[in-house]
Amino acid sequence: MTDYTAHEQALDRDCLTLSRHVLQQLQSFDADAQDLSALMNRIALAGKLIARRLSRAGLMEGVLGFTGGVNIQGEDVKKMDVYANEVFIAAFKQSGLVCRLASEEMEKPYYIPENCPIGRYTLLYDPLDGSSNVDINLNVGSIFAIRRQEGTDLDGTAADLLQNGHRQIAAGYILYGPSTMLVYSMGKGTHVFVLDPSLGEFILAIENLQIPASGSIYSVNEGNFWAWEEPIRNYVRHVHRQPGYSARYSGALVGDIHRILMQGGVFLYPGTQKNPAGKLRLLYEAAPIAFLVEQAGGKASTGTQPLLDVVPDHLHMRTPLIIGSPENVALVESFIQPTPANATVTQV
Ligand code: AFP
Repeated sequence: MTDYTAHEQALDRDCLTLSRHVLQQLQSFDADAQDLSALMNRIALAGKLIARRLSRAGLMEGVLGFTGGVNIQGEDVKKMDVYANEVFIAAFKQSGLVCRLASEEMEKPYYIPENCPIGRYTLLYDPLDGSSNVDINLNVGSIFAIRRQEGTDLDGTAADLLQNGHRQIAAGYILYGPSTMLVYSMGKGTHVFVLDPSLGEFILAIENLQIPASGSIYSVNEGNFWAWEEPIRNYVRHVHRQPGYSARYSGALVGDIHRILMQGGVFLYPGTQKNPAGKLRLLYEAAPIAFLVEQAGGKASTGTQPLLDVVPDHLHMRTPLIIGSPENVALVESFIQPTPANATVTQV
């Protein structure tokens, strides 16, 4: 390879920004493609602002710790949760792109009336998932999904959002780790971008990421062992007896899923006897992640049905989640719904 070619390749790579990649994916410069490209650019801007604040959080006053408030989920709100939520809203004001935003931190969708005549999309997001990691400088993430607004939603109930996960146009996450990464899909594969701080741009790192068909990592909060239903306990007992499995769990979904996407294995957040729907929210946590993982060749399930088939009955509905390499997910399902064909494997 000549120096000239290497130079050209480096330039090409550095120019493969997120917005350009979206246009390439859609193979079009029409209004829809321009809108989606601009939308992803705004999400990226929100990610860069959050990453910047996180990187200096330990040095600034009033960034870490709790606000003293409680969100719609009954969880204590952190100052960074509020900041991250507001950043997404600010990034979309006067954008003409989305009429509504719906997030974990807001009981009802947030309307941007000046965008509504033209903004045909809704952004669903968890602005700072895993925020219990923030105060100790461990990984956290933002999760997002874009859905088309159907109808005018004149009564402001956002009833059109109560549809299954196949209706997502795009979904992804931003991982705030040693580097900031953005992973997204528009239904044409799953693609990984890394924030180059010197350019201030997300640059394509991996196109068409493929999850391994199986993996040796299981990621679950085993502190809940005695709260689970027996089939999940049996699965984990089974794993304990198999050589080669490793447990990895950070308490922040985005980081745990990123590991599974890259290296294979399974992430579980099952329901408990007390809370059969588990902890994770469908519309802005589980469904976007399921969309991404399936686009990478993985599988996502509630244990009894494909995750993307679930129709929520309200905005903040929770769901059990079993997700990752297809073989690992199928094995967990075989414990939950044993059939004669898999009866031997579920013996513990
Ligand atoms: P927080 O945002 O309240 O830290 O919750 C994070 C989360 O929604 C998800 O990111 C984790 O996978 C899961 O909860 C961890 O929950 P447990 O602490 O119950 O294991």
